[in-house]
Amino acid sequence: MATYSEKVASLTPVAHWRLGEATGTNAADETGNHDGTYNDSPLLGQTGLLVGDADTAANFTSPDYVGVADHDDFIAHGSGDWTLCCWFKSAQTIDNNAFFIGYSETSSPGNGQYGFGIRTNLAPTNEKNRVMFYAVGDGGSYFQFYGTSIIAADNTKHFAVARVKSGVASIWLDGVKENEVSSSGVALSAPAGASLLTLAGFPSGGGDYTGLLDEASLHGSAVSDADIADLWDIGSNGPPAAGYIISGTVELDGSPVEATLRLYLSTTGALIEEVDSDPGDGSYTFGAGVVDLDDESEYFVMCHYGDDVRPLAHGPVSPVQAA
Ligand SMILES: [Ca+2]
Repeated sequence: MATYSEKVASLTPVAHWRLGEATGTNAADETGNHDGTYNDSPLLGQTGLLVGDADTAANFTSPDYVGVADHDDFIAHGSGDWTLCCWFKSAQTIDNNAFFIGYSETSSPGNGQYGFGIRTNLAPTNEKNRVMFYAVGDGGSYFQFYGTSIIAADNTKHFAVARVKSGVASIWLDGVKENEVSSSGVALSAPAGASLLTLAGFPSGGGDYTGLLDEASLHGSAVSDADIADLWDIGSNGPPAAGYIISGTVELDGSPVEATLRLYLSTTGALIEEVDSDPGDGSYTFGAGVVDLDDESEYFVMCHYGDDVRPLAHGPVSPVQAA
């Protein structure tokens, strides 16, 4: 079982801002390396966008944003892989590019900048109100492209990912890849001047995002297709169920024995899964990823040893006397 936060941690992010603070100006990075600062008082403690996760989100209205002090690992350096992820619920109505995550020099953005957000309403119809991803590399080389779904200002929840993997840049929305372009020839170097990473805004100003933003993460690697799907699944359905766990050793006259443990659904008596108790192994998990134990009375476990059948309680039951 992994929560969203644990799943992101398993992907070794450069930074993961949960945006779950209730008060204050510090926007904590789960890695402990890149805490940011809330500027201009976004509304904190708003209902988060992850299902089954009490961690909250922040609601931004121009000119609110989060600023994160520059660091060498905010840029991939060269044409290496990297990924940006976030959840959002847009109320964007202004005629302005609106960035979830931006990185550039604060005075005059040039080489070594990138932006990930929503394209302005004033853009051509095949661009406007779509997820946008761009990066500017050495010598002014760049890529800039858009997703396919219209992001309406209707407070619909979305999960967006921008990824560079093996020379291909892609945009994902709600777990599905919407578009991709070649990023070969776009080699990134650190900006020349003082730089900043921003959430819900852009370092040089403008680009303010309006709406809820949640769980922004930056990875110095390509998050795999499967992991993007997992993040979407965990965030939109809740963490996978832990399963039903029995701990204890099945014993006969003080000696561990191999019995068969069967998990049933209480309402119908249907067998969900069975496992053999391996003598010496004191913990058994049934139905991991399937069984939701919000209500343990929905399930029961029987221990079968020869002709002997008896119920087992959920939790630690050591030792279990088989017969
Ligand atoms: Ca959060």
